[in-house]
Amino acid sequence: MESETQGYLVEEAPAHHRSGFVAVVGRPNVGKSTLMNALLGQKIAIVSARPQTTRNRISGILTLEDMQVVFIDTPGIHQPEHNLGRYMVEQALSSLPDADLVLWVTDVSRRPHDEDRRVAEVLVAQDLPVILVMNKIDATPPDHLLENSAAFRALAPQAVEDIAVSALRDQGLEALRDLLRKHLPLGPRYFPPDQVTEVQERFLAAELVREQALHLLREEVPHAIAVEIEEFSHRDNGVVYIAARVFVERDSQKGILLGKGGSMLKRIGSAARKEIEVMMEAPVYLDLHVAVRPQWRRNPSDLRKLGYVTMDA
Ligand SMILES: Nc1nc2c(ncn2[C@@H]2O[C@H](COP(=O)(O)OP(=O)(O)OP(=O)(O)O)[C@@H](O)[C@H]2O)c(=O)[nH]1
Ligand SMILES: [Mg+2]
Repeated sequence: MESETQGYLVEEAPAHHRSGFVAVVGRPNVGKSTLMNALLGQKIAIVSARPQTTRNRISGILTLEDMQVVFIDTPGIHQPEHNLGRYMVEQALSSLPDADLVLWVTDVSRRPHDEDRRVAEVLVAQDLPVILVMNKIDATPPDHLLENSAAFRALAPQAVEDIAVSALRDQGLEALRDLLRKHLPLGPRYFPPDQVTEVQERFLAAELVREQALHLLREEVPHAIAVEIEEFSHRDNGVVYIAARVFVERDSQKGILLGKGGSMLKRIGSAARKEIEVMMEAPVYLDLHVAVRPQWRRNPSDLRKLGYVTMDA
């Protein structure tokens, strides 16, 4: 049976169906995006070994027979050094008022960090059920697990549950889904069952380019990169044509991004194109250009143009 709800044509959910918005928060680099992708069984958010990979809120929708979970992956909560960082932290914090439940992700292979304490303070101030997810058990020596997990639990006395998982190795995720089922309220499906995210394909394409830049470039260069899609069109021959401008902050970074004879930009483009083709299920022609925009991470008008709109900008 189908019915019209809020403009969506949705299938009627079974009795006892649960649903809700689940904010995925934590300090940078603990595996929030990896965890969301693993719970969805599909890559939506980009992942890298560098802190501060995610810059926006990104939804991922998991539809099962008896529940629909709308995850909101968020940037890592940290001490910002520029307007982009402030925007990122704001994005993370703004996921909380609409959330039914919070997954607080930590890296249990390490002891709690000052940034974890900052997240703890933020969560204590909210009246929300929190599940403490201690990630990276695969990388945690057994004799550290007990001590580190006790230290994280002590930071989250209000947590309704805690669980150790490996998002990378798919350990503990079925048990985590069961905890979500236990703590989400009864409710309808908010989205059609085949919808996996609310973000646009052109945003994801820009993210996939940035992901390859994060993988292939070193030091500060990847953090100084922003990607703007200038054209995204479906050609008659079935090819998706995408033109994007890759911004850096300095001429020296432009040189590194281009590489010898443009070889680095070519590598980034070719790896990103393959990923975008998987997402689009179509051949993709990706045309990348490089431009310098000095200090764009500090400049409110640049941030606005690049889609990072801060409230105080
Ligand atoms: N060993 C191990 N590594 C993991 C696990 N989960 C994530 N990682 C790695 O941790 C790094 C950061 O992962 P992300 O998912 O980008 O982390 P994040 O919390 O989203 O980071 P930000 O977006 O920067 O806040 C990547 O190198 C991941 O491969 C895990 O369960 N085990
Ligand atoms: Mg992330």
